[in-house]
Amino acid sequence: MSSSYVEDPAPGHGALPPRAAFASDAWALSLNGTWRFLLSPSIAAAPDGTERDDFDDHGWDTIPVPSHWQLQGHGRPAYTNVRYPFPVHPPEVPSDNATGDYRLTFDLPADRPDAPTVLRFDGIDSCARIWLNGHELGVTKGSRLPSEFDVGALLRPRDNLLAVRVHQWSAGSYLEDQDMWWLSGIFRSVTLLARPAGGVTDYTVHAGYDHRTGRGTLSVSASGPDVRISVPELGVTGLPAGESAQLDGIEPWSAESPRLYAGEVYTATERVPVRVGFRTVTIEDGQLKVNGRRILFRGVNRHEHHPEFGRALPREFAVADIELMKRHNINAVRTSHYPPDPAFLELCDLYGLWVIDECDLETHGFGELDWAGNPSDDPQWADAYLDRMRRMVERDKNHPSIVLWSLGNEAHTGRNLAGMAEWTHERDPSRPVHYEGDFDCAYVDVFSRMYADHDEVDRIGRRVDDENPRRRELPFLLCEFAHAMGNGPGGLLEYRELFERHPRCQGGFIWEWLDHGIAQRDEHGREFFAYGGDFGEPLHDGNFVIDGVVHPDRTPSPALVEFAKVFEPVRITAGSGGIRIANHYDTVPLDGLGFSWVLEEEGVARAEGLLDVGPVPPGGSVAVPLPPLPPTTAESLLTVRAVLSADTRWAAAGHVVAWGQVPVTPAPEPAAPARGARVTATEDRLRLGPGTFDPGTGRLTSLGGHPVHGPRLDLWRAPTDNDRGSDRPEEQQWRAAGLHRLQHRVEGVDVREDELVVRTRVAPPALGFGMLAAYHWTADAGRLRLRVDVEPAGAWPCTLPRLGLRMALPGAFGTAEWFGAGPGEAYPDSRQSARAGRFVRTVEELQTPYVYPQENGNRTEVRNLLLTSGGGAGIRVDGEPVFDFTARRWTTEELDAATHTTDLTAGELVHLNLDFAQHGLGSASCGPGVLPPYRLQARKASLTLTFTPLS
Ligand code: IPT
Repeated sequence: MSSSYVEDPAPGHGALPPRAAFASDAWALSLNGTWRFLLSPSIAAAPDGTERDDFDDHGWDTIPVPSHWQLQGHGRPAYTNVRYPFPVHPPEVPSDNATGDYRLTFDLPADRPDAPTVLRFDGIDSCARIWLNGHELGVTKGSRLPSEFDVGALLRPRDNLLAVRVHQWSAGSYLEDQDMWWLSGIFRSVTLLARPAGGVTDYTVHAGYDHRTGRGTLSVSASGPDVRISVPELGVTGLPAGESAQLDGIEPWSAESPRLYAGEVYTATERVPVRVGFRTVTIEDGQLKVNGRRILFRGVNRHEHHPEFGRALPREFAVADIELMKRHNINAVRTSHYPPDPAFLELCDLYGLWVIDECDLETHGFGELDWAGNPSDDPQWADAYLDRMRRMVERDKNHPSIVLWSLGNEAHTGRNLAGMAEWTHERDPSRPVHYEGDFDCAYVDVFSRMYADHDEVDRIGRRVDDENPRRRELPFLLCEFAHAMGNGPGGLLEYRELFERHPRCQGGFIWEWLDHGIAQRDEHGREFFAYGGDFGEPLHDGNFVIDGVVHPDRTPSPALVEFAKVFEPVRITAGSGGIRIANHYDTVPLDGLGFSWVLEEEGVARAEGLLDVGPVPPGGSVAVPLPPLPPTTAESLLTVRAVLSADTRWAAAGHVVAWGQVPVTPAPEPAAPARGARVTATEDRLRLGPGTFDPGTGRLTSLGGHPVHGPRLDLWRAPTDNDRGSDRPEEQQWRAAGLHRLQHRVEGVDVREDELVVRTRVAPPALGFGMLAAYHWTADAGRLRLRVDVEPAGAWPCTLPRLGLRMALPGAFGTAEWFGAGPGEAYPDSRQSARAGRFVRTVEELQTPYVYPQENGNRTEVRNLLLTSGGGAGIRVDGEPVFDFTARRWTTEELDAATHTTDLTAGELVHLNLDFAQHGLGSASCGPGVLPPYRLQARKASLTLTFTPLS
């Protein structure tokens, strides 16, 4: 049998015209479930005759539908970002083209109406040929797009045989080079749907809103006979297709207030429940507006992924994603880089998210060939491009949440893209078209960039240096920014400031929602998340697929917590005489929120209450006086929280939407420093207060009887993905400078009467520069005080990962309690989400389990820290005034060497870093590096700490 369709650049054939996705009261039967399955290594090796009733599939395996075969024990996943994993010679694909044959036998229930019936596939990756009862229905391509086939005449009451032959590679693969796992198979639902004669074949609900009059305009257009719409709540009954109703007093739909009106689109023979959201999207004054108001995208790029199921994402995880997004102040989603499962868009309507619906299109790998042969400008692919756009727009057109259509991602530019845009403008004038690759903005309606640095966004915001008159006037968005790979991004706050400074800069979409790790177990049965290369792929892009704000198991990473804080819709700050509360929602007042306050003295609650904040319109702010507060003597802060007053669909009453802190009582002058104890020397040790020192090295060896490896200068951190990124990776410079293998030369251990001074020169082998570090120890009976003075010697060639001290403590001291910023990790350019307070975490809980292990877990602005065993033995460290700390059960070197979380095993010590400062994070793994104020330079510095043994 010919398989020429596989390499045909044309779209599939045999399917019905695309139409809206909807569920009606017509009969439907899900064909999801267990199917028969056989994977062959090539088309040539696949058996003939699988479509025939008499074909014997007893030797076959079974497979769940929907799923990806590589995640069901057949073949292996493979990850590449930009590069095609096969030779680029379009439209040819490898002969070793894994081919999965699926067979399902099913009976029809007796209650099935005698009506025309269609068979619907919501997604097959990447190309399938389909037969029912021996008759070929056709071929489908466009993995993340639906196709429907007319099957009415072919069905029989019993023993229907559905045979589907799926090829991993096809001409369509050239159009599906998204940065994600290559995963194949029938991965979305399969459904049999009755299409009653005279039913609703397709419809478009138009529900506009005029913000000047508060009036909505409702109409439905449809091709079938006598289609009508009713929305009882609005008094609309039986409005015929083609007529429109003007409706006063409409509550418009927005991401912040997703008001939907329940209704029905119907004919005499079919009823479709619909949810109507009224909103109008316009571009006016160079701004994208919804219902007359500028909106700000605090968005995220979302791939569909699950660590076990890949893109065959069960609905509950779509719900989980949206709830997590809403709880973290995300208001927009770009469906990178393909239309999601249709259920996701329904949820966006319901929960409220602005959506950029993106077509299933990316040809990024042609970039490796300088775009030679790129399908985007090659007429033989024109139909395939248009087919994809039509199938998306027709499927999704009734979702109020969708405010922009996107042609795809990273497909360079060309006539076929322009053709998609033209068709879309014609088909749906109500939504602007987005595509980042149209850099000249010749056929799109918004100017979009990815990973532009802060300076460029500022220039775009100011409309300078742009010779392109059309582009200069368009609204601007970052369809991707703030690459969240590993630890980072840093610099979110500075992006927000630009979005607020420049009206045309309407926000962006963080890259990306989820780490696409795949759950695996090591030889000891411990779970870890795999990334590119872990399945033996000859060509792969490693952990570049691990770049989300949530970990693969959907636990939020610190980046999501930081995003939630930076982009919170209410801003609470200290204002003259009290508290300033600003409403940063785009469309709603603060009615749904209550404000609570708590006064904490050194992190311990002293008083609390509720704050009366009058009405604040969107964009407005009010000053609220401080509540009456009891006196405090130690450092005290007032924390004000904006919380949900009532349960919402996405969070319970009391959920914290925003918070701010107002300093009330400053830290008092520190107590008299530890001093006065004398240094005594025996043959093999020095004693000072509670400390014992090695006389040769001058290192502290015990504190109050607890054995310790005393503090020494440390400049190294396990590089982050962002340290590794860019043209001049910081990591490379740091390693070249030998910062990971410093040597400590003791220049003198100077015993004075009541002070021990240890002078060292800390420097890399083979190089001439270094750092002079002098440790000045004093003590009283119970405490040791250390002042470390550091001073660069010679010319330092690079920044420093960190500047601080490293020591080690008994492993029993496994609980940290600190007064400082927390509870989560924080770095100089990613620390908005850390608030001052008192926090307790075990050393295990202090770790952020980045899928690719790297520097993590730093706590900042720490005034004091207790590291203790359950029984209370331990040490206390006080800063003058503050320090950063990191505590782990492994060394920085072990963290640096690890490539998977299971490489890290707890040793016998707690390794403690006490830092003056760390280098920022930036987002150089794909985007700008660390902004100048957060770059850590070798410099003269002093850090003073007091150590107190606890027993
Ligand atoms: C950009 C891609 O659009 C996105 O899919 C992802 O690969 C991201 O990079 C990095 O994770 S394209 C890049 C060349 C800027």
